[in-house]
Amino acid sequence: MKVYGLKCSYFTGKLESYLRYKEIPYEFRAMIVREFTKTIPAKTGAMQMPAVELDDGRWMTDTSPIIDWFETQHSEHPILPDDPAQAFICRLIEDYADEWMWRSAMHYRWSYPESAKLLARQIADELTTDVRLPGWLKRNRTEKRQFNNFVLGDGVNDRTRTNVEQGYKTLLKVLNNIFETRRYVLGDRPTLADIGLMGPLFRHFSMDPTPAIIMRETAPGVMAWVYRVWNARASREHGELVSGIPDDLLPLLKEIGETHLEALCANAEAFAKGQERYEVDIQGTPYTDLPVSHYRVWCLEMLQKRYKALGENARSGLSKVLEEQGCVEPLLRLPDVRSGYDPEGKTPFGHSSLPVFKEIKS
Ligand SMILES: N[C@@H](CCC(=O)N[C@@H](CS)C(=O)NCC(=O)O)C(=O)O
Repeated sequence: MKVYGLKCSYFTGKLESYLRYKEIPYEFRAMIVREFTKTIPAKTGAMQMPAVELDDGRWMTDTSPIIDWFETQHSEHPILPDDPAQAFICRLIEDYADEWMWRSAMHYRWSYPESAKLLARQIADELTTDVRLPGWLKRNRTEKRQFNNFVLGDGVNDRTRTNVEQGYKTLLKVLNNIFETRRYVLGDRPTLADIGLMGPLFRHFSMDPTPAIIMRETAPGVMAWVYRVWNARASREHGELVSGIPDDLLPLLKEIGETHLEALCANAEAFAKGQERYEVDIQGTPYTDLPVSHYRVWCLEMLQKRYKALGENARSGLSKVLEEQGCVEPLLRLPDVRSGYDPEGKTPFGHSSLPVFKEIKS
């Protein structure tokens, strides 16, 4: 099969980390503009990377359902823990890493010239080989497009910048502490929590100049973990998982409750009212003029469904832990969220996938 993406892409890095761990062979194809803007949307419905083309001609998009599908095809060495409570925590961490950390990762990449210039060059050189324009113009356009859509357009400004950066630093602190006593988030082998966190932490935070200095200087254990996951292979990782939810993970759950779950709720409320933009207060910081995401309404719907589907035993233990960290109230604040997306459960296949953001200006 072929994986179309870029070597500096958040979600391509997440999927590649998973495929390498599971030892599922693939051919990497550097995406070019025509494929990104024409072929991929025609085959999957969403202009986003990565995209997978299977040998039988089927296409997939969206890393979370892609990984779920691969898990059904390669059931040995599952990346979801057997303990349903731990499995739910993995889903929650994956969603936070995919959706909440995105803004911090884009801010650190595109707000600081030493990162922005380097990445504009990398992206333009790799992606736009089929665009006949001078290199300087392609780099310039890339930098502007990313900054306008994902920094300015996603609520990063003088009032929110400190909170956006604090989110990264808090994550580093919690993880560095965890990796002092074990190799991966939930024990001595990777789970979906590790794979999800590779989205922001691998191709962005550990590699982009500005956040990578912070990681190296303040959280070298996280830097080591990034490359440990990248080098992990299921056939040689025989470690055990911890039992239950370890205490050192609680600060991360608290952070997720205060940030990601709050934002998911405000987004879903705004979507229900038909709004295009919304506001939300996160840890005392007012975020205004954020783009409403239909896709993220589905994220909340899926988290609610998975939480409610837990058996009595798993739920009673987990709900106490999650309640203490302030996660249950925002998770269930909106009763029975219905996004209307993917009612037949066709993801990651089908031709009508939703991108995270409806409108991306070029
Ligand atoms: N939910 C999707 C998100 C994929 C995604 O947003 N990928 C980014 C690049 S890492 C993208 O293609 N963004 C659209 C753009 O930049 O135009 C997934 O998990 O695969």
